[in-house]
Amino acid sequence: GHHSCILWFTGLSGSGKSTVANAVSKKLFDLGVQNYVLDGDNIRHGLNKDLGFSAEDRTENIRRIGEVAKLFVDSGQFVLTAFISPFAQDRELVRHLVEKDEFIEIYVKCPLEECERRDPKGLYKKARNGEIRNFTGIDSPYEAPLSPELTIETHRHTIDECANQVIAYLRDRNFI
Ligand code: GGZ
Repeated sequence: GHHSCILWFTGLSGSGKSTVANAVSKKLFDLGVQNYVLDGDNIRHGLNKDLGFSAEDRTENIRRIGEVAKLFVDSGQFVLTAFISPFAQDRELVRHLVEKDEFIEIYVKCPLEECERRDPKGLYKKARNGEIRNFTGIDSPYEAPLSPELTIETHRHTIDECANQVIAYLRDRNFI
């Protein structure tokens, strides 16, 4: 059997959180492991559409996502979350919602310059122009994890290598 957990990806916009989470999701599916990815598309456009990007709203965003993630673990399913989750304290709150080993914090590490170069949605450009305010990494803080369970470096490794690193972690600890 499998032991479900929360795979909590955190990192800057454009760092590759959703891309790696979706690659891990597919690998888990191919291994017969039930799992689901929570991201901006299915959470910020639905459950959390009343929330913006003030510090208070980001905290509430992460709190609700944590509660939903906990429900997935309770139901025996793996859940992968891909949100900036910039505040260490908010991530720690989620960590304590589940059993000790069931929260796996994955720091998707990528230099700001590289995220800004990728700028898939043109949001960094808008943030630099002042068209968007409170943008993470520009005029809103990102608190990098101090002791994440895993750090993956998307500017040094391919998406497939990063995803395999996560799968290896889960294998080594007998989650799968
Ligand atoms: C950061 C913003 C902002 C601001 C809109 N700051 O690259 P994206 O587009 O797809 O990912 C970003 C996403 C961040 O939402 P999260 O729910 O992950 O943020 S948090 O965990 O901090 O609550 C970006 C877009 O939304 N976006 N405005 N001001 N990202």
